[in-house]
Amino acid sequence: MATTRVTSDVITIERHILHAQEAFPDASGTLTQLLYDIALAGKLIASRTTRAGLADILGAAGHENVQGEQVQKLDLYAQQTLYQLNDHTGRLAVMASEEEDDLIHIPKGYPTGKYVLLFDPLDGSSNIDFNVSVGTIFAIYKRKSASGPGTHEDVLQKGADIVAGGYMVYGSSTMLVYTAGHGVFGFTLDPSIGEFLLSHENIRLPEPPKYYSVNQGYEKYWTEGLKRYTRWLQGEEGAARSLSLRYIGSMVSDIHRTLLAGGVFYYPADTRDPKKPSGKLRLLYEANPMAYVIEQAGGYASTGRGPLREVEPTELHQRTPLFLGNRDLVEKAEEYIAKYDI
Ligand code: P6P
Repeated sequence: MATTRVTSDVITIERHILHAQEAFPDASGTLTQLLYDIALAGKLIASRTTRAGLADILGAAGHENVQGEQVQKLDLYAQQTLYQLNDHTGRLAVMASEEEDDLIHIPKGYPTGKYVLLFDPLDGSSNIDFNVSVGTIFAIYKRKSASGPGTHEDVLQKGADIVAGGYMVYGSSTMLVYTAGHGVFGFTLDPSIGEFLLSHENIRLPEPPKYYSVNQGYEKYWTEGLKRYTRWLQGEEGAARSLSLRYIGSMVSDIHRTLLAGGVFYYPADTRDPKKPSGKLRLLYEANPMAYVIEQAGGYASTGRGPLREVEPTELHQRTPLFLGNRDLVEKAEEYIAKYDI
C-alpha cells in the first residue's frame, strides 16, 4: 500500500547536515556532530532567552532560583552551555570565546580533536533587558598544530580558512543560520518538537538591497569618506537609489536582516577613541563568521580597505572595522574611503 510520507517536507538540521555530508565521501562525520552540538546549545540557550521567568534571564538577579542555584547572567549561561557541550567530545583541539581572556583548553583526561571552535556565546546581551533579539556566533576551523593541546596558532587563523560558520538568533523565533562552504541554510526552531527545521534553503542576498545599517549617532566622529559614503547610501552624492536606515544595535539581528533583505551593515573604525582605532567588533568570533555567511550568500565583507577575511589575526580579541552586505554597496565604501580618507 502506498504510504504518504507525512514528513517529506520536514527537514531537520540533523537530516540536512547528514545529507550534505554525503557529498564528502571521506568525511568522518566529526564536523556533522560538531554542528549538532552547536544546534543543541542553541536550543538550550533559546529555552532561557524566551522562557516566561524573566527574573532568571535579566542578568545576575542576585537571588537563588527554586533549585537553590545562583541565577546566572544569560551570557555566562550561554558560555557554559557551549563549553560543556564541547569540552569532552574529542572533536576539538581548543576553543576561544568572547567571554574568556585566553584559549579554552580541552580538560585533561579528554581527547583533543581536529577542529577549533571560536564563539561569541551571546552577542548583544546588553540588549536582553529590553527584549531585543540577541545571538550566538560561531566559527569552526581545522587545527593547524599536529596534535595535543591546541595552540594560539590554531586559533589565530584568517577568515579565508574558515571551515564552517554561522549564528543563532533568539528573536521572534529562534533561527540557526550556517554555511560550510556550499551555500547558506536557515533553520527555524519548532519549540513544540524541539527541532530546528529547514526554513530558508540556499539563502542569497536579494537585489535590489533595502537597508543600510550603522549607528549614525557616531557620525560626528566619522571620516570624510564615511560621511560621503553614507550620504550616497541615502540617495545623495549621485546615488542611483536611496536605502532606508535600520539599526537594532544587536549585530546578529542587524546582519540577519541584511542577509534576508539585502543591504549593508557597517561598524567603522572608531575615531572617537584613539585606543579603538579599529572599531568595536571582534575579528575572530564576530566579523569573520558573519563575513563567511554573507560571502557564501553572494555578498562581500571588507575592513573598508580590503577583504576582511584576508586579515591575518595577531591577537585573540582584536577588533576590526567591518562593512558587509551586497557586494556593490561594500565596494562603494572602499571607493569612498580610498578617495577621501588618508
Ligand atoms: P553600538 C552589542 O553590544 C554589540 O557588541 C553588537 O552586537 C552591536 O552590533 C554593537 O555592539 C552595537 O554597538 O556602539 O552601536 O551600541
